Amino acid sequence: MHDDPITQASGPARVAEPGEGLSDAELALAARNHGMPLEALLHDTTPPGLHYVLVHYDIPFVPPDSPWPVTVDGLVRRPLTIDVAELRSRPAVTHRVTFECAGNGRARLLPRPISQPWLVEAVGTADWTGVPLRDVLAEADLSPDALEVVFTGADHGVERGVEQDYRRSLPLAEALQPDVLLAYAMNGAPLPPQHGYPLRLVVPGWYGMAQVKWLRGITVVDKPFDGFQQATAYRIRQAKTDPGEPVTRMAPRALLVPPGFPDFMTRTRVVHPGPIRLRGRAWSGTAPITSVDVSADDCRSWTATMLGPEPEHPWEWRTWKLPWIATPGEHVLAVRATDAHGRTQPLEQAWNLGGFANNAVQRVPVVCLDG
Ligand SMILES: Nc1nc2c(c(=O)[nH]1)N[C@H]1C(S)=C(S)[C@@H](COP(=O)(O)O)O[C@H]1N2
Ligand SMILES: [Mo]
Repeated sequence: MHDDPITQASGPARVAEPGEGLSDAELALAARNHGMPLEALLHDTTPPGLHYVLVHYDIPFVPPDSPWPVTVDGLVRRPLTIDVAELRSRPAVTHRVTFECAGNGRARLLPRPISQPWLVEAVGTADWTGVPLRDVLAEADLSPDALEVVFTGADHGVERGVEQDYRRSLPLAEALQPDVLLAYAMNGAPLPPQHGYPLRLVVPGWYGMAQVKWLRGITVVDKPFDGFQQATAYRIRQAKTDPGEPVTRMAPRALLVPPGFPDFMTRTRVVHPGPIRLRGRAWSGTAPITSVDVSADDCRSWTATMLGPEPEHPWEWRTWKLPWIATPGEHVLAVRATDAHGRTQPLEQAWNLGGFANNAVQRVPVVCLDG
C-alpha cells in the first residue's frame, strides 16, 4: 500500500502500520537475499551456496578474466592501483570468520521496520583468504591526518531517494587490525559472484554491512565519513530525528540446529519421544563466547550446555551441545549465549527504527509425538 515506484523519503526507513502484512517489495527482497537454512549450522564452514546473502542493489557482472584494478587514494603519500591478480600473488592469509547481517531478526520486531525481513537465519561462517589490509595501507603510506578509511563497492543503486555506490568506512584503528582482509577466496575457491567476486573486505567481528563486496576503491579521509550507509542507514535510533549510534560489532547470539524433522508448511519441528542431541553454534563480535544455556520450558529455567573447543579465531562461531529427553506434547526450546564481557542475549528484543543488532534468544516450538 505504501510502495512508491522508488522510495523517495530520505532519512531512516519507515515502520509497518499495526497489522500491515509483508508487501510484495519485502517479499522480493526476501527472495533475493536468502538466509542460511538452519540445518547448515552442522557445517563448521558454511558451503557458499548455503551462506546467507545480502545485496542492496544488483550483483555486478564481472568477467572471470577482469584485471579488477583497486585504487588506494585520499590521504596517502603514495596512491596505488593494485590488480586482484597481484594481490593473489602475495603471501595469503586465511581467517575463519562468522558474518551476521545487522538486520537479523528484524521481521519479528513490533512495529516491523520495513527492510529485508530476516527471521533469524542471516548468518554464515567461511574461510576467507586474502591479504591484510594494513599491509596495503602501509605501502600507500598513510598521512598523519588519516582518520577513517572509506571502502567503495562496484554496485550502484538508489536508496530512499539517494543515488549512490555502496560505500562504508572504518575508523583507522579498526582498519589497521591485523585480521582485516582484502579477500579474494571463500572456503578455498574464488569468491562466488553474490559474495563479492573478485574482491571484498572482511572485517572480523563486525556486522555484515562492513564487509564491503566488489571492492574497487579504498580512500583515506580526515573527517568522519557521512555517506548514506554510514550516517543515514546502520544507526541504532528510536526516532527519525535521533542521530543514533553507529552499528558496529556483532552482539552475542546462539542458534539451535533444528531438532527432529519439519512440518512442510509451518516449519514446526516434530520429534519422537526419547533422547535428542540438542546442538548448535554461538558467536559474538566483541568477546569470545563463554557459555550457552538452553531452556526446554520456554525460558523459565536454563541448563548450561557443553561448549565445543575454543575456536581458532575469536570471531568464529563455537559449537555447543546438550542432551534432552523429549516427552509427548508441545515444548518451546530456547538458547542463550553469553560472552567474556558478560554480555548475554535478552529474552525480549530491543526495538530500534532500523531493526538492527537485535539478539533476542531464539525460541523453537517443538511437537513431540506420542510414540
Ligand atoms: N558492495 C556491497 N557490499 C556489501 C553489501 C552490498 O549491498 N554491497 N551488503 C552488505 C551487507 S548489509 C551484508 S549483511 C553483507 C553480506 O555479505 P554476504 O552476502 O557475503 O553474506 O555484505 C555487505 N557488503
Ligand atoms: Mo546486512
